Amino acid sequence: MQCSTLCILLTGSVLSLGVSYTLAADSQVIEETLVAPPLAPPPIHRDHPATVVIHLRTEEKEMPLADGVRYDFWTFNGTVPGPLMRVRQGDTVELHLSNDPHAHMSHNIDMHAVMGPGGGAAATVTPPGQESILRFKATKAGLYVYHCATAPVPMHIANGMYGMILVEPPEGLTKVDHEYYVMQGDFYTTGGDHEPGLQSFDMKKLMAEQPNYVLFNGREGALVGEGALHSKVGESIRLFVGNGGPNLVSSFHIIGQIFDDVNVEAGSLTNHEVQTTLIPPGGASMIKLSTWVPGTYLLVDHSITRAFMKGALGQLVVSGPLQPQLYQKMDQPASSAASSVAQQKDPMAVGRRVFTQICSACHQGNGMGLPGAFPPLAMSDYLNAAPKRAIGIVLHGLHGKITVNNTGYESQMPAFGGQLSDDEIAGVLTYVLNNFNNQGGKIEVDDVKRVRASGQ
Ligand code: HEC
Ligand SMILES: [Cu+2]
Repeated sequence: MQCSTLCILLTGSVLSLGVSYTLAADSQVIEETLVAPPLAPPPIHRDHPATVVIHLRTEEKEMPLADGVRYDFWTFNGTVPGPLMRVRQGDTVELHLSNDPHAHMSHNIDMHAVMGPGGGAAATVTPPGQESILRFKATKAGLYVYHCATAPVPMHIANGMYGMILVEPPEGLTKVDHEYYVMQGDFYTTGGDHEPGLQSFDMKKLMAEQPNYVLFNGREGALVGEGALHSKVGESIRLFVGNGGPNLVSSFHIIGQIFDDVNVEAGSLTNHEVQTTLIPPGGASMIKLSTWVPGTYLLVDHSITRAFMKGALGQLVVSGPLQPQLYQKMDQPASSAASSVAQQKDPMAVGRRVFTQICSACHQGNGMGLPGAFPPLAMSDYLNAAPKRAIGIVLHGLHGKITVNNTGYESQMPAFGGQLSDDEIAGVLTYVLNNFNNQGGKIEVDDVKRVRASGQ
């Protein structure tokens, strides 16, 4: 095979430079078990270096990019991003890169954890049906991006060929309750935004650096509903967040959270109490946060058009008891003017306030929702078919597959029964029914009381 020659040449030249270690296998050889994102392999509890054998396979694969939109991805191991690899500083990594026999072209890998020409790119050029092997020493701890570096490089990256490798320091990372793996990437399709069907790669949009999708984990809604990240009140999370690019810098933020620790650019500098961290293409950030208050939190690129229009939106669902000492919605202060007391009684005014403060976050201010994530309340056949059913939805949330205006949604709406009074729920549903081209109608406070009492 072509690579075995290249690899021998490469190892040979390293040795002749007189580097003090050799790339012979360590006495312990470990086969790494890879898992699909957003999962991360478990922490390493070894106190000595080993040789870690990792198998990656490049695969060209049609998968959904958004609801109803398909795309010919190029992948490592069939996922975007490719799996997170996890080794210990000082380990020797033996990477086997094989290319699907049905592939149309060669692929290779540039690993930012490698100290060597091209990060291993030249040594791993792998034609369809072949395998290359690269051995390298994981000399420096950190979280590193890997990506295909076959020309045209931006195209291979834009098609999904990136992932990350975590090199743990010998003492390991601090213990947390959950670890998740998220990578942002920008995508360029020939069709218009959310145009359904199989879309192909658009070189013009790539050149203009104007993606029509900016996504976490390669698919609009990948981290929404069923795919959401989870935690409980009082737990801690570590996020391995990377950016494949190829073009856009990410302003990574979680709405309603402050990061405890951020390893800036995934290096050894730790910053604290961070709201938003910048992640360049080909870079990463290691983020630790504590989840104190229950609710659904949105992961976004705070270049916010990308989050709400181009797909860079995920969910972190924190479950557990309410924490009123930390977070509580207060009723209107008693001192407020009489007119506002009168307004409070007007169901439509109450409804408008609740809608703007709560529902619009997901269903959008115009009630149109977001494709792939949040169904429309505007002209919703689902809502108009059974308006009273919506009482239970607002009280208890909604989870599972539903169809709204011929589009399927399989996502999760949180419960608002603990947060909203019966007047507010009656008000907001009446407001929605009489706006956004819905059929009209009224939900009475007594209707809400009945549903709440029935527990359904
Ligand atoms: C955090 C996001 C979020 C918020 C906030 C939210 N919803 Fe939803 N809502 C959803 C999701 C997601 C679904 C679909 C759930 C599924 O797929 O099973 C949904 C479904 C619905 C539906 C049924 C489907 C339809 O389009 O008719 C209604 C009605 C609804 N929501 C009303 C509301 C109202 C009223 C509020 C404000 C009190 C609200 N929602 C707040 C996310 C949200
Ligand atoms: Cu490639």
